[in-house]
Parts: sequence; structure tokens; C-alpha cells
Amino acid sequence: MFYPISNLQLPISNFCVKIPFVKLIIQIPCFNEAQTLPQTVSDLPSQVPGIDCIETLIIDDGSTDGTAEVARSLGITHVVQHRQNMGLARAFQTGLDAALRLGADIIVNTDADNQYPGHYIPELVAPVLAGKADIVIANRQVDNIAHFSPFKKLLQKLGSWTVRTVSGTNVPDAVSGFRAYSRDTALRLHILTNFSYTLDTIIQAGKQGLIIRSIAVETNGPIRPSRLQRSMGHFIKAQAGTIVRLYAFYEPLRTFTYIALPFILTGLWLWGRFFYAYFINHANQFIQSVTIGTGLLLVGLFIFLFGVQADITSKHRQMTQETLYRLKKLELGHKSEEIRD
Ligand SMILES: Nc1nc2c(ncn2[C@@H]2O[C@H](COP(=O)(O)OP(=O)(O)O)[C@@H](O)[C@H]2O)c(=O)[nH]1
Ligand SMILES: [Mg+2]
Repeated sequence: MFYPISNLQLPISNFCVKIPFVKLIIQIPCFNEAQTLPQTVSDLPSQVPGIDCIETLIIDDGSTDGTAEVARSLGITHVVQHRQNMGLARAFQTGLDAALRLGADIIVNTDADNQYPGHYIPELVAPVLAGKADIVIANRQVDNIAHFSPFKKLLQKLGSWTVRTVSGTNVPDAVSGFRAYSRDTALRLHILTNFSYTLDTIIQAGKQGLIIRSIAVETNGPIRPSRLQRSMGHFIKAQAGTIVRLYAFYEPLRTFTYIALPFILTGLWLWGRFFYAYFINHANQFIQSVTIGTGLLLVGLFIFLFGVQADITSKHRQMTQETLYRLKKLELGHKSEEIRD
């Protein structure tokens, strides 16, 4: 059994049995979505060109409104549950692990609030099916979304820009959760941040040389307030925190060097001032500059050394990531669960 946590329930039912086949699993992370789930599910396509079998997977993240029961009554193929709320990032990873174990060739993730029209799913999976992309991301075209304020649009664009810079990719809408992933990509992703798995996955994909494509979509209007962005203050704090962390995490040497630079430059300038005065006047002017300059240089040096240390650690993380990928591939790569059923 491959599961990151022990309290999952995975009912084995309604499996597809046609072999060989291409299986698409549509996963929907849910936190108290009993009201909106029926509308979302009714909008999902029953057929997708190139796909032999479509299954649905609900990750119920400790809902208290009977989301899991609603999901079962709607005929959702698989329902996995966290016994308590663990957040979207964990739920997404639980979904990926379950979908891999259930033999998915392609995994589509969508929201439970019917934000993303299901009729785009064939277009979303097509580049993955054709082997032209590892991840396809729906571009919500944030500029055209009427209910987003100009400030929210700006912040979303800032998030996307940061991700493009760090990941070396060209994703126009990095925060969009409506995406298709190939099986191999799902094996490679290991979510490490709590808040924004959407940004984390793009950076991991970019660093591993995976191909990301985007398709333009139009989203449905809101049918309930956002769960993830509870208020503008919360959104700014979370977005800013995520961007700083992603930089420190994936570009540690660059980040710490930038932080160290003001200290080093000011220290050098103070030292320069002292030596200039010393050689010109031969007098002991600016002694304080030497003391303060030395202090600043030392602080800068220590910060830089943190960066070197973090850089070494990040190389270890890359190796761990590769090891995990190979391990998961050995464990899940051959869809053995599927064939046995
Ligand atoms: N598993 C899990 N899902 C969540 C949580 N918060 C929100 N979601 C789900 O994540 C998806 C996106 O949430 P939503 O409120 O639509 O965010 P927005 O589209 O960014 O406004 C929905 O399917 C939610 O049910 C959470 O704490 N845990
Ligand atoms: Mg949504």
C-alpha cells in the first residue's frame, strides 16, 4: 500500500477492466462541498476522445457536511477521506497517490465549486495523450474575470511571474488548479509547501525539465465564496509568504546572495572610505567606519554562507526526489493494481 498517511479509506469498486486501455481519473479535492459537488459532477464529460475509461476520485478532506455521502450517491468511482482537514496541498498529494495506485494514465484535477467547465477536459488531456506535454494548465485569462478586483488580478499575475522566473517555464496562469498530468509526472511530483501546491508543482516540473502547456478557458462565475482566499489580507499574506519560501527553497544561493549584498556593499564602502582618507591624509579618520564596516561584512558573509549551505541541502533534496520517483515507479509504475482487478 502506498499512502502517506494511515487514515485513508479506499473502497474498491466500479473499476474499469478493459485491457489495454487509457484510463483518465478526474480528481476533485473537496472540503465541505456537498452543496456544489452535484453541479460539478454533472458537468463532467462521460466520453473523451482517446480515453477508454473515465473514473472520478473525490478527496474528502475532513468535511463535516456529508460530502463523502453525497459523492457516493452521485456514483463517484472512488472516495478517499482524511479524517480531519489537512489542507488542499495534502489532499492533492493524496489524490495523486490514489490515482496512481488505481492505474490512472492521465489525472485531471478540478475544483468542486464548478469553477471550471467540464467540457474543456478533452482539450486539456489532448496534449498529454499525444505525448506533447507532461502537464497542461487551464489559463483562466485572469484579465477577463469580471468578479476579480484589479488588485487581486495584479497579485495573481505577480504570483505567475514569480513562478515563471523561478521555474524557467512560460506558464501564463500559475495559480490555476484545473490541470491534466501524465502518469509519469504524477510519479515525479512531491508536494512540499502547505499553501500553494499549484505554484510548487510548476516549479518542480520546470526544474525537472517537464513540458508544460496551457490552454485558454473561460471559467464559470462564483457560486460560493473562495475557500482558499478567505480575505484579501489572508490572500496577500499567503501569496507573499509562498513566493518568499519558493525562492528560498528552490533558488537558495541566489536568494541569500541578494540578501547579503546590501551588507557586503555597505561594509566595503565604509572600509573604502577609511582607506581613502588614510592614504590621502595619513590621518586616523573614520575609525568607526572600520568597526561598523567589519561588522557589516561579517553579517553579509554569514548570510552568504547560509545560502551555500542551503544550496548543498537543495542538491540533497533533488537526489531524494529522484529516489522517491524511482521507488514510486517500482511500486506503482506498472499499474499492477489495475491488472489484478
Ligand atoms: N482538500 C481540501 N480542499 C480544499 C480546502 N480548501 C479548499 N479546498 C478545495 O479546493 C478547491 C479550490 O477551492 P476554492 O475555494 O474553489 O479556491 P479558489 O478556486 O482558489 O477560489 C475546491 O474544490 C475546494 O473544495 C481544504 O482545506 N482541503
Ligand atoms: Mg474554485
